[in-house]
Amino acid sequence: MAEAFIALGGNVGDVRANFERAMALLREDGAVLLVGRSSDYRTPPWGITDQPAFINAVIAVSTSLAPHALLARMQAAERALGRDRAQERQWGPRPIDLDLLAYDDVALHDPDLTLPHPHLFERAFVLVPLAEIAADRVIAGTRVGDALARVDAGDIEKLPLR
Ligand code: A4P
Ligand code: MG
Repeated sequence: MAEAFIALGGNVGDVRANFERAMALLREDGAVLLVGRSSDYRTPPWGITDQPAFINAVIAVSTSLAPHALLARMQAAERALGRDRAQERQWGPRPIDLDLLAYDDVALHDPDLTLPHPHLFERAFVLVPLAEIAADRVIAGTRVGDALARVDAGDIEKLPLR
Protein backbone atom coordinates (compact mmCIF):
# COMPACT_ATOMS: atom_id res chain seq x y z
CA MET A 1 0.00 0.00 0.00
CA ALA A 2 1.19 3.52 -0.79
CA GLU A 3 0.49 6.67 1.18
CA ALA A 4 -0.93 9.64 -0.69
CA PHE A 5 -2.12 13.13 0.18
CA ILE A 6 -5.06 14.63 -1.69
CA ALA A 7 -6.13 18.29 -1.58
CA LEU A 8 -9.84 19.05 -1.75
CA GLY A 9 -11.16 22.44 -2.77
CA GLY A 10 -14.23 24.14 -4.14
CA ASN A 11 -16.30 27.31 -4.10
CA VAL A 12 -19.61 26.49 -5.79
CA GLY A 13 -22.59 24.92 -4.03
CA ASP A 14 -22.39 22.92 -0.79
CA VAL A 15 -18.65 22.32 -0.93
CA ARG A 16 -18.41 20.58 2.44
CA ALA A 17 -21.09 18.10 1.36
CA ASN A 18 -19.14 17.59 -1.87
CA PHE A 19 -16.04 16.75 0.18
CA GLU A 20 -17.95 14.01 2.01
CA ARG A 21 -19.33 12.62 -1.25
CA ALA A 22 -15.91 12.75 -2.90
CA MET A 23 -14.35 10.81 -0.01
CA ALA A 24 -17.11 8.20 -0.22
CA LEU A 25 -16.52 7.82 -3.97
CA LEU A 26 -12.75 7.45 -3.51
CA ARG A 27 -13.22 4.76 -0.88
CA GLU A 28 -15.98 2.84 -2.66
CA ASP A 29 -14.24 -0.51 -3.22
CA GLY A 30 -11.58 -0.53 -0.51
CA ALA A 31 -8.68 0.28 -2.82
CA VAL A 32 -8.44 3.69 -1.13
CA LEU A 33 -8.55 3.87 2.68
CA LEU A 34 -8.90 7.14 4.54
CA VAL A 35 -6.14 7.44 7.15
CA GLY A 36 -6.24 11.16 7.92
CA ARG A 37 -8.43 14.18 7.36
CA SER A 38 -7.78 17.84 8.14
CA SER A 39 -10.36 20.33 9.27
CA ASP A 40 -12.13 22.32 6.58
CA TYR A 41 -10.82 25.85 6.04
CA ARG A 42 -12.29 28.94 4.43
CA THR A 43 -9.55 30.40 2.21
CA PRO A 44 -9.23 33.55 0.09
CA PRO A 45 -9.32 32.80 -3.66
CA TRP A 46 -5.87 32.35 -5.17
CA GLY A 47 -5.01 33.00 -8.84
CA ILE A 48 -8.29 34.61 -9.88
CA THR A 49 -9.15 36.69 -6.84
CA ASP A 50 -12.50 38.00 -8.12
CA GLN A 51 -14.51 34.91 -7.13
CA PRO A 52 -16.10 33.53 -3.94
CA ALA A 53 -13.94 32.22 -1.10
CA PHE A 54 -12.93 28.56 -1.32
CA ILE A 55 -13.21 25.80 1.20
CA ASN A 56 -10.13 23.59 1.35
CA ALA A 57 -9.07 20.44 3.17
CA VAL A 58 -6.48 17.69 2.81
CA ILE A 59 -6.87 13.95 3.31
CA ALA A 60 -4.27 11.22 3.74
CA VAL A 61 -5.06 7.90 2.11
CA SER A 62 -3.53 4.48 1.99
CA THR A 63 -4.01 2.97 -1.45
CA SER A 64 -3.30 -0.07 -3.60
CA LEU A 65 -3.86 2.03 -6.73
CA ALA A 66 -0.89 3.22 -8.79
CA PRO A 67 -0.56 7.02 -9.16
CA HIS A 68 -2.35 7.33 -12.53
CA ALA A 69 -5.15 5.02 -11.41
CA LEU A 70 -5.61 7.10 -8.27
CA LEU A 71 -5.74 10.31 -10.35
CA ALA A 72 -8.31 8.71 -12.69
CA ARG A 73 -10.46 7.82 -9.70
CA MET A 74 -10.17 11.37 -8.37
CA GLN A 75 -11.23 12.79 -11.74
CA ALA A 76 -14.16 10.35 -11.96
CA ALA A 77 -15.28 11.57 -8.52
CA GLU A 78 -15.02 15.20 -9.72
CA ARG A 79 -17.20 14.40 -12.72
CA ALA A 80 -19.72 12.53 -10.58
CA LEU A 81 -20.03 15.64 -8.43
CA GLY A 82 -20.87 17.79 -11.41
CA ARG A 83 -17.52 19.20 -12.34
CA ASP A 84 -17.35 20.01 -16.03
CA ARG A 85 -13.90 21.19 -17.08
CA ALA A 86 -15.25 22.41 -20.43
CA GLN A 87 -17.32 25.03 -18.55
CA GLU A 88 -14.47 26.27 -16.35
CA ARG A 89 -11.61 28.71 -16.47
CA GLN A 90 -8.27 27.69 -15.04
CA TRP A 91 -8.26 28.74 -11.38
CA GLY A 92 -11.93 29.71 -11.69
CA PRO A 93 -15.00 28.65 -9.69
CA ARG A 94 -15.72 24.92 -9.31
CA PRO A 95 -17.86 22.65 -7.10
CA ILE A 96 -14.94 20.31 -6.33
CA ASP A 97 -11.28 20.02 -7.23
CA LEU A 98 -9.14 17.10 -6.17
CA ASP A 99 -5.38 17.45 -6.53
CA LEU A 100 -2.86 14.72 -5.83
CA LEU A 101 -0.23 16.41 -3.67
CA ALA A 102 2.16 13.53 -3.07
CA TYR A 103 2.29 9.77 -3.53
CA ASP A 104 4.91 8.11 -1.34
CA ASP A 105 8.16 9.74 -2.49
CA VAL A 106 7.37 9.33 -6.18
CA ALA A 107 8.64 12.05 -8.53
CA LEU A 108 6.84 12.15 -11.90
CA HIS A 109 6.71 14.60 -14.80
CA ASP A 110 4.14 13.06 -17.12
CA PRO A 111 1.95 15.33 -19.28
CA ASP A 112 -1.11 14.47 -17.17
CA LEU A 113 0.48 13.97 -13.76
CA THR A 114 3.22 15.84 -11.93
CA LEU A 115 4.32 14.58 -8.53
CA PRO A 116 4.71 16.09 -6.07
CA HIS A 117 2.04 18.63 -7.09
CA PRO A 118 3.92 21.54 -8.74
CA HIS A 119 2.20 24.34 -6.77
CA LEU A 120 2.16 22.63 -3.40
CA PHE A 121 4.73 24.84 -1.70
CA GLU A 122 3.28 28.13 -2.98
CA ARG A 123 -0.23 27.63 -1.66
CA ALA A 124 -1.21 28.39 1.90
CA PHE A 125 -4.67 26.93 1.19
CA VAL A 126 -2.94 23.56 0.71
CA LEU A 127 -0.16 23.87 3.30
CA VAL A 128 -2.39 24.87 6.24
CA PRO A 129 -4.61 21.74 6.08
CA LEU A 130 -1.66 19.52 5.08
CA ALA A 131 0.38 20.71 8.06
CA GLU A 132 -2.57 20.00 10.36
CA ILE A 133 -2.28 16.27 9.56
CA ALA A 134 1.35 15.89 8.39
CA ALA A 135 3.57 18.75 9.58
CA ASP A 136 6.61 16.49 9.84
CA ARG A 137 6.18 14.81 6.47
CA VAL A 138 9.07 15.66 4.14
CA ILE A 139 8.09 16.18 0.50
CA ALA A 140 10.82 16.66 -2.11
CA GLY A 141 13.27 17.49 0.66
CA THR A 142 11.09 20.07 2.40
CA ARG A 143 9.28 19.54 5.70
CA VAL A 144 5.63 20.55 5.35
CA GLY A 145 5.68 22.62 8.56
CA ASP A 146 8.74 24.53 7.33
CA ALA A 147 7.05 25.22 3.98
CA LEU A 148 4.02 26.57 5.79
CA ALA A 149 6.17 29.00 7.77
CA ARG A 150 7.28 30.59 4.47
CA VAL A 151 3.83 31.47 3.09
CA ASP A 152 1.23 34.00 4.17
CA ALA A 153 -1.53 32.05 5.85
CA GLY A 154 -3.40 35.11 7.11
CA ASP A 155 -7.11 35.17 6.28
CA ILE A 156 -7.35 31.38 6.35
CA GLU A 157 -10.07 30.43 8.79
CA LYS A 158 -10.54 26.99 10.33
CA LEU A 159 -14.22 26.04 10.18
CA PRO A 160 -15.94 24.33 13.09
CA LEU A 161 -17.16 20.76 12.59
CA ARG A 162 -20.70 20.70 11.34
N1 A4P B 1 -2.34 17.24 -13.19
C1 A4P B 1 -0.99 17.17 -13.21
N2 A4P B 1 -0.49 16.85 -12.03
C2 A4P B 1 -1.55 16.73 -11.19
C3 A4P B 1 -1.66 16.41 -9.81
N3 A4P B 1 -0.58 16.15 -9.05
N4 A4P B 1 -2.91 16.37 -9.28
C4 A4P B 1 -3.16 17.58 -14.34
C5 A4P B 1 -4.01 16.64 -10.03
N5 A4P B 1 -3.96 16.94 -11.37
C6 A4P B 1 -2.73 16.98 -11.93
O1 A4P B 1 -6.14 20.10 -13.59
C7 A4P B 1 -5.47 20.26 -14.82
C8 A4P B 1 -4.67 19.03 -15.12
O2 A4P B 1 -3.64 18.89 -14.20
C9 A4P B 1 -5.43 17.71 -15.04
O3 A4P B 1 -5.93 17.35 -16.28
C10 A4P B 1 -4.37 16.72 -14.55
O4 A4P B 1 -4.09 15.73 -15.52
P1 A4P B 1 -7.61 20.54 -13.48
O5 A4P B 1 -8.04 20.22 -12.09
O6 A4P B 1 -8.39 20.04 -14.62
O7 A4P B 1 -7.51 22.10 -13.78
P2 A4P B 1 -7.52 23.26 -12.79
O8 A4P B 1 -7.74 22.73 -11.41
O9 A4P B 1 -8.41 24.31 -13.30
O10 A4P B 1 -6.10 23.80 -12.99
P3 A4P B 1 -5.09 23.84 -11.92
O11 A4P B 1 -3.93 24.59 -12.45
O12 A4P B 1 -4.88 22.48 -11.34
O13 A4P B 1 -5.89 24.75 -10.93
P4 A4P B 1 -5.67 24.65 -9.44
O14 A4P B 1 -4.26 24.84 -9.27
O15 A4P B 1 -6.30 23.43 -8.91
O16 A4P B 1 -6.41 25.94 -9.01
N6 A4P B 1 -7.96 29.30 -4.31
C11 A4P B 1 -8.19 28.75 -3.10
N7 A4P B 1 -8.18 29.50 -2.00
N8 A4P B 1 -8.41 27.40 -2.97
C12 A4P B 1 -8.44 26.56 -4.07
O17 A4P B 1 -8.66 25.36 -3.90
N9 A4P B 1 -8.17 26.37 -6.47
C13 A4P B 1 -7.94 26.90 -7.65
C14 A4P B 1 -7.80 26.01 -8.79
C15 A4P B 1 -7.74 28.34 -7.83
N10 A4P B 1 -7.74 29.09 -6.62
C16 A4P B 1 -7.96 28.52 -5.41
C17 A4P B 1 -8.20 27.13 -5.35
MG1 MG C 1 -6.82 20.89 -10.12
